[in-house]
Amino acid sequence: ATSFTQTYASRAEKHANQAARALLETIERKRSNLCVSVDVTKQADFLRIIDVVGPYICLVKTHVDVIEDFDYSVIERLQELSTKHDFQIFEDRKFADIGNTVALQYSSGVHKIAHWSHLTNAHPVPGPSIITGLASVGLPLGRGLLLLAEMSTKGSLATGAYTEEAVRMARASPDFVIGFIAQRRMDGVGLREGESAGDEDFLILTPGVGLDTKGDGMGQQYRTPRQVVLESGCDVIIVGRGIYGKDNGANPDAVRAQAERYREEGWKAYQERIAA
Ligand code: 5BU
Repeated sequence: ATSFTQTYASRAEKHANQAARALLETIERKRSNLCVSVDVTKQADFLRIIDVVGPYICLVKTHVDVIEDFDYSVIERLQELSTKHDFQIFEDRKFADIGNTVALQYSSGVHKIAHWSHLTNAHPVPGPSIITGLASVGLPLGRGLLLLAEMSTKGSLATGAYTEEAVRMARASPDFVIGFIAQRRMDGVGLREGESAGDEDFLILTPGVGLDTKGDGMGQQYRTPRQVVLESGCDVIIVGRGIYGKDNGANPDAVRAQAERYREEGWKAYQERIAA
C-alpha cells in the first residue's frame, strides 16, 4: 500500500523525523487532520482563537510577524496552549534566501522561530543550500521542514518542472524535509528513469481549504476537505478564515462550530480514503 491508503498511525511508526512522527501521532490520537491558520494581528485574538479551536486540531499555523503587539510572552502562551490542547506548531515563514541568511532568520531575531515551531517551510527557489542552512539550526532541535512545491493561488508559478525539482530536493534530504505544502500527493513525482520511490512518505499539508466560498478576491482559491484529502490525497487541511471568520474570531461559539465542522469533514474524507 502507498501512503495514500495507510493510516496516520502506521505512517508515524515508520517516520524517521521526530516532528513528522509527532504530527502523525497527534493526528491519530485526536482523530483530526485539521490545521488552523491564525492570521490575526492582536495577541488577544490570536490566543483566544487558539484556545477555542485547540481541542479540534492537530496543528496551529502561525504568521507571527503579523502580530502588532508581539512580544515573546505570546510564544510562551502559545506553548502552554500547545500542551493544554495537545497540538503541534507550524510557523508559515516561507524562507527564501541563501543558507547563511535563512539560518539566522530561523534561529534569531525577535521571533526565534526554531526555538518553538515544530515545523516550518521554505521556497525551493534558492536550491538545496536553503535546506542545508535551515537544517543546521533545525535538525539538532528535532524540527521538520516542508518545501513549497505548489501554492493555492491563481496563476502560481510553482508548477511543472519547478514542482518536480522541489520533490527531488526533498528526496535528497529525507532526514529534515518531511513533505510539502502542495495541492496534491507527491509520491514518485519527478523520479528519473531507473529511480524508484522506495518507501518515501511525504506529508502533504494543504492550504486553500474552504466549504463556503471559492475564493477571497485576492487570488486565493478554495477547495473542500473532501477534494483535498480524498480526491487529491493530501494529509492535513489548513483552514484560516473559514474558521475564524471576518471578525477575528470575536464569537467563540461560531469559531468552535466551524472548527468542529472542518475537523469532521477532514476526518470523514480520510476514513473514506483509507477504506479505498
Ligand atoms: P485562509 O484564510 O484559509 O485563506 O488562509 C490560508 C493560509 O494559508 C494563509 O495563512 C496563507 O498565508 C497560507 N497559504 C495559502 O493560503 N496558500 C499557499 O499556497 C500557501 C500558504 Br504556501
